[in-house]
Amino acid sequence: MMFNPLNIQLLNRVKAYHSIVIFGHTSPDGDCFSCQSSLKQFIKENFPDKEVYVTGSGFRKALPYFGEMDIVSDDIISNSLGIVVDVSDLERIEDQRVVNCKEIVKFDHHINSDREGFASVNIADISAGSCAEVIGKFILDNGYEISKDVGERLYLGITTDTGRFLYLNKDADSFIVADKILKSGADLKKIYNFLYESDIISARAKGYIGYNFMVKEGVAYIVLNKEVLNKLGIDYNYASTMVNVMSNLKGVESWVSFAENIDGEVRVELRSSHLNVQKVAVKFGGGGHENAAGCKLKDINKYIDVVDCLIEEIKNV
Ligand SMILES: [Mn+2]
Repeated sequence: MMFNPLNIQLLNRVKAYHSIVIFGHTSPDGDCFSCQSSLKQFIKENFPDKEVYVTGSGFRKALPYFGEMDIVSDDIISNSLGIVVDVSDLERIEDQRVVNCKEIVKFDHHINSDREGFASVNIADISAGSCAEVIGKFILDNGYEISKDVGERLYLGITTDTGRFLYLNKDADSFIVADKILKSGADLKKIYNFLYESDIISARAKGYIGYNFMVKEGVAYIVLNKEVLNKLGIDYNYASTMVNVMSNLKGVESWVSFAENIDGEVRVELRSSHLNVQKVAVKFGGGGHENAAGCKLKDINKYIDVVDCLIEEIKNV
């Protein structure tokens, strides 16, 4: 594991403030909440005099186990250090009051992180499979051990963002941090149980996607308009987590879901095993990673533009 001197710089910023608020991205996922919750736990354990808060909506499944989100007043925010996790741009931070913090620092693993330059220290490790891994390395680089409570929270992000160690870059750090987590006595079974517990509604929705997706020239896609989502009893964010129903199909290079919200805006999730889908997401104003990216459309009837753009990308490789 490479030592990163920015880790010490960032810890010094934490030490300098009495009050700290941790911010994540819109539609927070397991990794985002994992980073918020583990950092809060780490600070509480090692700097018990500090006030530390997590703001935003959190990751629903994990909240009963790792703690609810905090209600943070404007006053607190304007007197705090803001720590931003798992997001590259200011615009995608869920609680936009972040701009009122006294100072902002950031942990991330996305490409082109902090183009606006709002963070005084930005640790953006694009080789990391999860932002939780970046925070694990921050803890270790600063000479702390990962406790059981911090470890379980970190593992949530590592396992969800890497698809249980399926989507890894070339470095071995995910395993090194996971090794320390295991040695902390973390109960991984508990995490898997709440993550993979399924319900009847989601089984039926997955069945619908599996039965109705279309394939055009190597691109599998499902269009879920609001009427369909209403019938299935799920919202567009939840539907967007089901894109991998179409994964690993022979002859399919990329798979995409289009899910429409009540106001007609469409959340698009793009996946692939080799193709660079981030390039396509960026063309439509989104972003993400090479094999997992997202964007939005104003009109569900425009879905074919994204599909055609992916087909173009397949032809160009
Ligand atoms: Mn992430």
